[in-house]
Order: sequence, then C-alpha cells, then structure tokens
Amino acid sequence: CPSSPKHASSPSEKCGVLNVTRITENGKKLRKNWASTWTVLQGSSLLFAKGQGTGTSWKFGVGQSKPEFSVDLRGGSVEWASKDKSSKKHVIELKTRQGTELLIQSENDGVINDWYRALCETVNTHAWE
Ligand code: I3S
Repeated sequence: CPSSPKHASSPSEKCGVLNVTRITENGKKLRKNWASTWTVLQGSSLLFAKGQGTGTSWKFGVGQSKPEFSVDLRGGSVEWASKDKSSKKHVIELKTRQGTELLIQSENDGVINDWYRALCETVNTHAWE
C-alpha cells in the first residue's frame, strides 16, 4: 500500500458485492474458487457471505446469523495482484497476519479502486497492536 494519512477516527465501513477467492489458508495453498460474495469492511475486519446474490439490502444481523468467513486485516497487506496470480483485471491481493491470502476482484474499476483505497487505509490505520 502507498502510505495514506492516518486518521484515528476515519470510519472504515464499506460494503458491496465482489468476486472473491481464497488462495491460501493458514499457509496452505487452496484451489481457487471465485464466487460473487457480499463483502463488508467493518473496522479492521473484512466479512464475507456467499450466495447473497447482488441484493444490497441484506445486512449481517438481519435475518443472517453470521458471515461465512472473515479476516482480520490488522498487520496484513494489500496490493494489486500481479499477472501470475490471476488472468482477471482489477484484482487485489490481501494477505493476513494469520497466513490467509485472498483475491478480490470487480469488473468495475471505480468500484475496485474504492476498495483498494479503503483497504489500504484500514491496514495503515489499524497497525498490529
Ligand atoms: O490460477 P489458476 O489456477 O489459473 O486459476 C484459475 C482456475 O482456478 C480456474 O478453475 P479450475 O480450478 O476449474 O481450473 C478458474 O475458473 C479460473 O477463474 C482461475 O483463474 P483466474 O485467472 O480467473 O483467477
């Protein structure tokens, strides 16, 4: 990430539908499985729920018990994925401190650029405590 201003109070809340696949979990390589995934950035956590379609009215806690999986971004890294990670356009590679790596992608470059900014701000703001 390029360094971004550290505003202690910056609200890092964002949600939307992205294409997501995990590629590594706890240091172990996984087979890619791209899925359209409802994604919520909440504080230093990134929460995912598959199979929610593209409806944006759905929220965690409203008729849904919990996200399918989540990652803690504290101490993690965010970067644009290199060509060898995926043939898709606009792919962000996220690495967590716990050894999970995932790719998130959107066909819409405005959408993915907003996510890139928000995720960078999150990792820059929430240093590992
Ligand atoms: O990095 P890879 O292995 O080329 O990733 C592709 C595969 O996961 C492929 O599925 P199969 O497991 O059936 O081969 C996916 O359909 C592709 O989308 C993956 O590549 P991209 O470049 O789209 O991330």
